[in-house]
Amino acid sequence: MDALVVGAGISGIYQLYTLNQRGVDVRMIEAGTGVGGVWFWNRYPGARFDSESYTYGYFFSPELIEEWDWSEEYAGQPETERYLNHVVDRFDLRRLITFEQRVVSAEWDSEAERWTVTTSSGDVWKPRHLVTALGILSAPAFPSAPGLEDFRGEWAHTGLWPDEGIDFTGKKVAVIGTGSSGVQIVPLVAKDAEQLVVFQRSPNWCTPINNFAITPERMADIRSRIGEIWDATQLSPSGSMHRPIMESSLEMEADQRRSHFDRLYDSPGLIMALGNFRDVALDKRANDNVTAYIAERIRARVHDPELAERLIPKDHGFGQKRPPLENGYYEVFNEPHVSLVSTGEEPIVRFTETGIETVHGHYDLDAIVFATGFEAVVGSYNRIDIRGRDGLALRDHWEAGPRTYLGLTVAGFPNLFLVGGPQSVTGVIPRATDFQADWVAATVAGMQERGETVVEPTGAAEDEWIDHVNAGILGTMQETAESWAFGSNVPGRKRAYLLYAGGLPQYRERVKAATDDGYRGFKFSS
Ligand code: NA7
Repeated sequence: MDALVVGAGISGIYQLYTLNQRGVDVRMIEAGTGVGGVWFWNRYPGARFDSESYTYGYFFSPELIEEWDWSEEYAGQPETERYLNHVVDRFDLRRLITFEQRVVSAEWDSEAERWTVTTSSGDVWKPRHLVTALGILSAPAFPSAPGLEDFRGEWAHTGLWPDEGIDFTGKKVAVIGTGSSGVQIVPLVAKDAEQLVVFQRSPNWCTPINNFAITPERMADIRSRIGEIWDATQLSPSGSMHRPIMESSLEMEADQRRSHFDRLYDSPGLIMALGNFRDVALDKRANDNVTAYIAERIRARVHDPELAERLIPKDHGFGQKRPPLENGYYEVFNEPHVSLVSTGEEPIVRFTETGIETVHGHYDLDAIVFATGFEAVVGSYNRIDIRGRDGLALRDHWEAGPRTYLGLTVAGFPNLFLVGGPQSVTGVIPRATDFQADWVAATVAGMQERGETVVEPTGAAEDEWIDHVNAGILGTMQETAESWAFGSNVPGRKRAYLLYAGGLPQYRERVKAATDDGYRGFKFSS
């Protein structure tokens, strides 16, 4: 085959479609038993979009837009999984996918000018081009405390949720982690459990999702404006419908600023983060105004003032970490059967047969939910033994942080394409990766037309891209934060920015400029 796509998530599926459309002989392999990627594995209760459903879904097919009705502004995981299955069947892609193929190694064979890809089942694939669509949040991370193998109750990571689910009814449950996943699952566990203990390492600046059902009239209206919606996503730095407010919030009267914050807090979705004043991301004083506002809203929702303070972040400003969206999260802590353990004051010592032991005592548990996040962006690459020219290991090449050219290719790794990899994505992931998938398909198809067999970026082009990526984060509030975007949640990982802070319009412009300039920074050979 000409190309092998790894990963049947939202980015990989579109990559498969677009390569196939261009007449490239392409196959896909996927570790899971079904398609969906993040929306296949994260089937925990409460998992849902934080982006407007119709801005996250595909735009490439007018027929698809015509026939698919989203039921909610922020669709839940089951609906998104159904959608992605529908797309795969609608465009007859399933025949190109082999499931239960987890890649363990991929080695460049310079003689054959092909990759040798080996999977855990022992299958070997030999594509000319290897396209990785591994997902930025797909390598689950667990606490380092020992003893989990001793625990006799049920446990699961939100990112590896069992198909059969977990029934929390009448059980004593712990949820560890209070990022987006923890904040989504906690209210639903609280509903069923007899007791719930939430283990919080650091609180987050959560704001309400304000989700609502999409009526047939609204869906018709969305369809009629789909061109406009697409244009908005293309102009937005985050690929969403939201754009920052460019006027200075600091020069505004306090009550005028406050009414802006009231509007943002009570509006649906991530608008507090993506549609806030631009200076909130750049100036600590502007950021402090937002955090003071959200803290006040949290205090109004949590009855116990001491508990409210523990739920208010003190270590980071708004947007320095990805802010979760919640639905009744804070109110849960008013219920008598729910308690909060701050692991900073009360670290987990070990898991035991019957629960969790902390420095202060033991929590008897029937079930533990790990909402402890992921080895973001590079984690899914580091779990595969990827070797380029002369046996160079990608892990070694990326030892001090990821190295890519345009976030799409890596020097020393011919014919390896990254879709949704490091140094290229931000915001609404499919809006970043559909452009990348089109670029990969055009590049591979173009090579075939010209009879070229190998493409690779130069080391100098890679250096330049890394400088550009790092310059984009300088001087922003995010720069100083310890978050998964820098790999800070993984012990021992060297701090390096993993995403792209320059905004998607600039990203696309840069890739287009290099491509139009005769694929500047690339070497092609036949
Ligand atoms: P996140 O956002 O990385 O959240 C993981 C959470 O787990 C976060 O609160 C962590 O605290 C916490 N954590 C991690 N390890 C531990 C240990 N050992 N003990 C206690 N708590 C721990 O992952 P999510 O799955 O929630 O969300 C991922 C993305 O999905 C999110 O950004 C959105 O883009 C959608 P920390 O803050 O690191 O101190």
